[in-house]
Amino acid sequence: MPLILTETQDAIGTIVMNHLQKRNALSEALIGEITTALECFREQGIRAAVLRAPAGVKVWSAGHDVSELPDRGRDPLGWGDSLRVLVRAIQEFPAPVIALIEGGVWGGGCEVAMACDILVATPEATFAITPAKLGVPYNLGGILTLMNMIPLPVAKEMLFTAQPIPTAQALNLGVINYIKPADEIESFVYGLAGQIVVNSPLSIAVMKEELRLLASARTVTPELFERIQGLRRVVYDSHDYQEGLNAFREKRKPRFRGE
Ligand code: LCV
Repeated sequence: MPLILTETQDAIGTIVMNHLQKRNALSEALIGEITTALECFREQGIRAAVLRAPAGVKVWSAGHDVSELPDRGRDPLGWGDSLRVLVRAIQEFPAPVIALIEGGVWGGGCEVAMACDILVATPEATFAITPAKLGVPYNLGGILTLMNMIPLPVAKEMLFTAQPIPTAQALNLGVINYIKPADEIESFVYGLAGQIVVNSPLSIAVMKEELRLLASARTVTPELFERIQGLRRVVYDSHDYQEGLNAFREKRKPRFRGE
């Protein structure tokens, strides 16, 4: 059974994440279907895409599929990790991707939402960034996405507490573009998409890529990169990383020892 539903109409493509029994956990299978759909949209010349879950969900995405994270000793968020593949696919898609958000957005789901170009959420939506809850060493690209989207003190609060923040705070921070009630959000999002698709797709594609390249332009020396990777390795080699995974799998609270 497909894990997504797709639809195209008037140069607008829609992807509905529909793996509800796993709360749209971003498994390799789900991500594969989303990236394939984006490829099809690209071939069809789609000029705006909408990424959503079914109307009325309590969870937009539960984040990375924890059952697919590697045991300790291997970087859980390396270049080839499926979550990283999805974030890049959205950022490199040549047309704007609008995140229509209802329900909770957890962990890597926040990064997927923030990889989108425009975010519209219902008042009940929440955003939680959770590596600390699992004992995961967030990766450079993910941290950079957060640094580009969220003022540092708030990014630190979200990373260190792993607690959800409400849509109202996300709007105040500029993390999302609009808050719309559940019974208006769909028509609003497709109205926004309608304003986009009548404009020059070439101009928009180039400006989107310019913004991506400039937003990720950082001076990262080999020493800096190696130091960060070394720090991250201490975490994914640690007891605590394994404990975070085991606790999730055993549905219990983790007991972190700081080693
Ligand atoms: C696999 C899941 C998941 C899931 N993976 O429903 O950002 S990082 O670095 O942390 C990154 C590594 C990351 O994104 O990690 C994942 C972070 N996500 C979370 O911490 C959220 C974990 N999920 C939850 O807290 C709850 O599932 C929520 C609040 C999302 C929904 O709660 P609800 O009571 O509605 P269940 O917890 O009963 O989940 C339903 C099924 O989905 C699975 C979960 O194990 C359960 O499977 P079973 O029915 O087989 O028991 N599930 C949920 N999230 N991220 N599987």
